[in-house]
Amino acid sequence: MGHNKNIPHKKAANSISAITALLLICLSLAVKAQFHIIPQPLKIIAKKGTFTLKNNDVIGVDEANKTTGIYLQNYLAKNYNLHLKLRIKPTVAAIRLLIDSTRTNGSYYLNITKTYINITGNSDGIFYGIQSLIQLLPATGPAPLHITECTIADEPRFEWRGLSLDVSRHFFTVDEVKKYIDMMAHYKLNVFHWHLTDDEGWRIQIDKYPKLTDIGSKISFYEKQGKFRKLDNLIDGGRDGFYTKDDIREVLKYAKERFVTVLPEIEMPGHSEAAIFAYPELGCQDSTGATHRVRMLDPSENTFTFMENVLTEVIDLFPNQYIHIGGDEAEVVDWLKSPTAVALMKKEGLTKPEQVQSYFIKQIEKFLLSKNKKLIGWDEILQGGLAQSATVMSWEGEAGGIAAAKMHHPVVMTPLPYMYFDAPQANESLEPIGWNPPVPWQMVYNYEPQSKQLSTDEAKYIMGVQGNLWAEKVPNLKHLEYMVYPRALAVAELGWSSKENKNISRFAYKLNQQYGLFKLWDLNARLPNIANMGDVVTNHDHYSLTLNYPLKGAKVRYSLNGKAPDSTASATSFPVKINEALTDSIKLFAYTTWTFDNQHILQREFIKHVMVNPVDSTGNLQPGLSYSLYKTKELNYKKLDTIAAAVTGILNFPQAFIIPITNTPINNWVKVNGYIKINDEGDYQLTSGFEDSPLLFLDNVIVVNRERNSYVEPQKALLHLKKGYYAIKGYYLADDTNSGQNLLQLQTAEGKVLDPAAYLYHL
Ligand code: TNX
Repeated sequence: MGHNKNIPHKKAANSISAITALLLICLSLAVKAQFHIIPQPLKIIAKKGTFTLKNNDVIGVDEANKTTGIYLQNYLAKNYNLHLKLRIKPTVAAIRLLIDSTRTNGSYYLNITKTYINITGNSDGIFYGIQSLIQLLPATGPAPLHITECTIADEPRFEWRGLSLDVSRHFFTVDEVKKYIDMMAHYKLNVFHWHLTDDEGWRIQIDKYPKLTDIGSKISFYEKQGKFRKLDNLIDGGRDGFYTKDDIREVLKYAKERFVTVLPEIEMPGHSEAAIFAYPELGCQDSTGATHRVRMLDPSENTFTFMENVLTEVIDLFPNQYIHIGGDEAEVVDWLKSPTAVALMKKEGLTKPEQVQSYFIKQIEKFLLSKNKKLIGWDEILQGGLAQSATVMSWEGEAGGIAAAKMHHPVVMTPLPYMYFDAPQANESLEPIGWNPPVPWQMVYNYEPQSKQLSTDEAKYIMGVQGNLWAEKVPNLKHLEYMVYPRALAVAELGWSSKENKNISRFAYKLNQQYGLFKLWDLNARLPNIANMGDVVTNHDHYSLTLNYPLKGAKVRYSLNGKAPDSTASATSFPVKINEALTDSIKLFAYTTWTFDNQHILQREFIKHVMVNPVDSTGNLQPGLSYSLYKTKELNYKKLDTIAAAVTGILNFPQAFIIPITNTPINNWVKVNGYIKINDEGDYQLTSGFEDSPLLFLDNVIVVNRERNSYVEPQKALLHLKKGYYAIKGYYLADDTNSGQNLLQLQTAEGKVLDPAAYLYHL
């Protein structure tokens, strides 16, 4: 009775809260609709009015930030054919850029009222305020432009927000480099790491050593002549070229106007094949007389003199305080055959070739310090002893960066796999060729630069983050943009926005809003996916799905016959309603294009038809799943039955199925066993929250496949389940990636997530 009495109240309360929730959603959507700034600013206060920007309006500046005023003037003219006047300290101005030297670096305050726009900050802050303003302008114009009234108070989280470009494997022209920098600046990225030398090409003019560019920049040409080894790691024959000193000055000026620091990288002692091809005496000599590919510099007096001369010219050009000296993937064992290196080891009392690398780097460090420059290098420079003043770029995962931060060295986090933009962004078989397994933007976004393994004090040595672009498989600008965008926007938000402001669903929404700008800027960013596609395991006799796309005007070609459609298939507009009788498995392929460029996105979905049945009888069931933990190097889950479990027990929610993680080279394999109890016959959806998917069986049928990265290939089981118990078993690796996630989630067709404590049992 008491229950009944409460029902009407509950209902009323529920509907009120539902209305409030709806209102809140509408409100936040309205706010969202206008403000999709990436990276997320610290604070935005939205207001109701609008400001209108029109021809002949005045931009008022101080003499000191005139260049930034001109930048804005040019931007509006180029993108909107909107022509503003620039005035020094005018009495009346539509937009005022005001220096406020009390502000910290990069921070700004943007105030948009009905009658004026003010941006205050240091000169870099004003520039960033302009970038936020640019993102508030309607992407399609036309002028006059209406801008929503608001105030934004903003500042960066990290001082280093980088993006690299490898111009050695494929050369990119000055104009292409400028566009790269221009796009970076739009997202408040501020370090352009220019990978100027490598095995496949030397790209910077050095007056003292003309052969570096006469020969070392023409590797592709010499390969075709049969005079250089086969460039078999490049997607094509490569692209030759180099920058003159004037070219570099032009890029530096362009970058400076966009508050981007240019970090030059001169690789040593490895990755130096192009330099060695130009000046063979620099190469590591082999006392055995063997001829093989020489990428290592010999640690000779001649080499050090060469490097000091090269670096002197580099330092004369680049005002940046840092010089990147590479240091990665040095084949130090080559030195064991080099008479020079062996003699050096003897003289210096070095026992391992890694110590020669350390010696090499320390020599260069000494030289850089004498020139008032700081050394930065890839994490291998830790091997054999880190130079005292070195900054470390952590690329082979986070370990090097963590070690360096613990030693109180500054660190830039740029770890594999998250920050490697030469990896494909979706299923490898559907994307252009890349290195390594796929890295979708979600993986980039979920990365946290300040590892939990660092104390608050140590974490302060993390200067920031950087995305890397290696160009072995990137032959031209269009493809470069495809690989870097939109992932670079995730780096921008990681690097700039406060940790509290990190929100992946808001970011996903904002990302889709950027495509208008991408179009305006002619930026060939990879198109988004059709959101709700992913592999399905189902026992239904019918399959229906609506394909929706976040960009207006997109077209899709699709097939259900297992064959991938191409540009010749007939196209339809979104949304697409698919409704198929299901007796066997089917394969859905989608080929999506958008109004801009001739890029297409291929997606695939397997709909696997299965049968699952409840068990006939069970014994005396207890709550929770039983688990066994195996500590083994074994990678094949099938072998687990032959190994003794290290620990066994019961997994009860809210334990979230995570066994305490120890980071050892041994795998922590977990096997779970039990039953799912279904009280009401109906349709259910079963998914796993793990990033590294587990392998899950229901009634011995695979419902979640372990071979999948859930960001790349989402999967779900859509099952009609009867009242009763279904046997469930599963296998997963307990590692950091999955920590904090749920092994499985069961929800009703209406989307109600069920409490695992109420449906998981074991014998
Ligand atoms: C490793 S990352 C390299 C590059 C390659 C890249 C390919 C790093 C410091 N070295 O030389 O281009 O892998 O992903």
